[in-house]
Amino acid sequence: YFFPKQQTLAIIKPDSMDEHREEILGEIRAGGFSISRLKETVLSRDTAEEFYREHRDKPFFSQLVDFMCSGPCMLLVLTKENAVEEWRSMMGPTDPGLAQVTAPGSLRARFALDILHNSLHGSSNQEHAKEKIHFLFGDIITSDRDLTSNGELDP
Ligand code: DGI
Repeated sequence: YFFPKQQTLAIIKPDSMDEHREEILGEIRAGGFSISRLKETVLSRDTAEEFYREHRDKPFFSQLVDFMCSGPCMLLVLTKENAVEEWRSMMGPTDPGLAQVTAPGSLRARFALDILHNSLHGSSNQEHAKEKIHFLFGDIITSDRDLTSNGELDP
C-alpha cells in the first residue's frame, strides 16, 4: 500500500540553527523527504504570534513567541508519502526529556535543550500543514521539485 504524497511544514527553530542545521537537513534528506520550499528568516513578533495563535492562552505563549523571534529560523516544506506523521515521528515528542526515554533516536532527543527550546516544529495534521504553509509561503504553488538537489538552498 502506498500513501499519497503529502506536504508538511517543518521549522528549524533558532536554538538549532547554528550547530545542528546541517545535520538536521541531512537527516531530512536521508529520511526520504523532498525539500519543496525553503526559506531562512527571522520571524517578526506579529508573524510568530499569528503562527502560534492556537496557544495564545497558554502560560508559555509569550516565552514561545520571544524564543521564535530570537534569531533566524529555517522554514521548510517537506514532501513525502505520509509526510505529516513521518516528520512528527522523526522529530519525537515536544519535551526532549520524554523524547530521550520514548524515542531516543529522534531529532528532539538528540538536539533539543528543553520543552521550549525544542529544536523543531512540525505540523500536527494536514489541515494545519496547509494553513501554515500558506501563511508562511503565500500563494505560490508549492512544487515537488527538490531544491537541495540542484543547489538552490535559498530561493
Ligand atoms: O507540536 P509541538 O511543537 O510538539 O507542541 P505544541 O503544539 O503542544 O506546542 C508548541 C510549542 O510550544 C512547543 O514546540 C514548545 C512550546 N511548549 C509546549 N508546551 C510547553 C511549551 N513551552 C513551555 N515553556 N512549557 C510547556 O509546557
